[in-house]
Amino acid sequence: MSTTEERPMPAADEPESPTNRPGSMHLVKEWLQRPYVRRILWITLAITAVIIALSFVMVAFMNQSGGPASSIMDEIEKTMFVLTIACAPLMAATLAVLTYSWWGGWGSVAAADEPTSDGPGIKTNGVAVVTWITVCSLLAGFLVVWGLVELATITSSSYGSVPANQQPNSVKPVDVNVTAQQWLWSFEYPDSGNIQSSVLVLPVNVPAYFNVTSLDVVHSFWVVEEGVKIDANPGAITNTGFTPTKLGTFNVRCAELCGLHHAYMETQVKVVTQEQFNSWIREQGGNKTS
Ligand SMILES: [Cu+2]
Repeated sequence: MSTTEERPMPAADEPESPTNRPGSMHLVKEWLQRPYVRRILWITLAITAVIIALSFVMVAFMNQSGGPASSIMDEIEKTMFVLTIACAPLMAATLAVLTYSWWGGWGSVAAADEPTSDGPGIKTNGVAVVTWITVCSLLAGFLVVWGLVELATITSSSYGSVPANQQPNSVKPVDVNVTAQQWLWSFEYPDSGNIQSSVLVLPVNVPAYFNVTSLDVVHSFWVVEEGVKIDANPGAITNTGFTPTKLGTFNVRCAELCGLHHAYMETQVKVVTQEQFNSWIREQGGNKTS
């Protein structure tokens, strides 16, 4: 910063010149002293606190209503939470100015205090410019790095491009052929005598690998609480997978508008123990799975 940083504002009747122009830091300090700036900063702090509190409430709500049922959904929820917290101050600052304007805050600035001319341009204020660029770059950089790391983690957990027989798991995955059609789902277990089911049944803590296709239009295979969604295209097979980590019954839905009864194109995924899974396979007339 220049040596003129701490030079005070020139007197009202003193003409401004390069030698008595107030420094960047002095202008920022003067700006922070203004009553409306202080009020907006306090409102920003309050709204930030509310957003952070609501984020915790939202996570508790999601955990109560099924919660993350796989490591993939766990990562997705964590990402939503961290990104909300990281962006909370920025959203709060925008809402604070809006709130202040809405409540008529500007009307409280006394006519006598109203400036008669424009202040110095912010583009010449080194402190403001450097602070703005640094904060924005750090935030954007954090979001990009977090996003890329999470994307890699989720992709490797979803076996998106690795066929079941080439996966580096010690446990052999349960292979399931998923067929979508207007407006229902059917599941076939090729490793267990090709038994068919309208409900997806999976053993807990065993990787599941899906070969997804459609008989008619484009659908989307969405296993809600497991955090997995992939298009079901006619004439093609798409792959995805997950390892269910929670026992229970969860939702399978279509996530691609596919016609009149799209909203009702849903079924369930039942995550059971390996023993329950084996006996279910036998009940369906299939041979025992691994
Ligand atoms: Cu559909």
